[in-house]
Amino acid sequence: MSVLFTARFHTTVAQTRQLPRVDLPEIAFAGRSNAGKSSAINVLCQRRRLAFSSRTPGRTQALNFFAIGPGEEPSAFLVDTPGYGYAAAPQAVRGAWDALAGRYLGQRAALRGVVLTVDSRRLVTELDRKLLGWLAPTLPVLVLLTKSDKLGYAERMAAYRAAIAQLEELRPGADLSVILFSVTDRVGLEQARAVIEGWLARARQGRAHDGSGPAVHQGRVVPTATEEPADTENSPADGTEAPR
Ligand SMILES: Nc1nc2c(ncn2[C@@H]2O[C@H](COP(=O)(O)OP(=O)(O)OP(=O)(O)O)[C@@H](O)[C@H]2O)c(=O)[nH]1
Ligand SMILES: [Mg+2]
Repeated sequence: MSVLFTARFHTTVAQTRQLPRVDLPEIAFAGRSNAGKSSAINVLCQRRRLAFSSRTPGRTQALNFFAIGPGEEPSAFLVDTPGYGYAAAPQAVRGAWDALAGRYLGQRAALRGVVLTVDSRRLVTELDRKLLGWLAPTLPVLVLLTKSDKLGYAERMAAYRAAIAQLEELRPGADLSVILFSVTDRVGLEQARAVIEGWLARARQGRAHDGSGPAVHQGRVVPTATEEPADTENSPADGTEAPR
């Protein structure tokens, strides 16, 4: 049985100061609005309505934390993040995305991996590129090519090859996995679970060797949840513009 099947709702975070202060590994689901983040969480965790999925883009506006691990105490969190690139989003919503999801994805020390949902019919878009540019360079990324049920076999294979070429160019030498994925056809579930479980296992080993001390993430010291980053304006990692 996958540890992901133990997932349960933990908390909703609307502002960075509400982020959990416990030192547990976190795995974030990020991607364009409507790309299938919430649906992917549900199917990977075998829970029908754990994360809210919706036909209406922009449904998820806060960070939703789901605890995983046997027993009462969580051993890690899956985090559903609001989508970006929702065309009708007003400027205020875009600013809110930068301040919350952008900052979280760019700076959270507890992050051990990011699952990026990419619609297999659109491939990696400009906003996905920006997001990838924000993430710590050594953070592992799992790209789910979602809604692959909407493509025929040949198109699916072409999308897979094209996405790999795009991503290798964007994150050369990085820890990157690409999986054709479909919630409706239940494609790619086992592979995706295996990658995420691998990250969690690695995080556990890391903890066994770690002493206390500052939060060190892949060799970089980054702010913890209790610290406010020095630059709060639109610059999660390197000053580039926000995806949204
Ligand atoms: N055919 C098909 N539809 C899917 C698949 N995954 C998600 N969808 C549909 O796509 C729509 C958006 O899915 P969500 O999971 O809500 O997308 P999201 O990325 O969480 O969206 P936001 O929270 O707005 O950023 C819903 O209507 C889902 O049912 C898939 O694999 N195949
Ligand atoms: Mg969602």
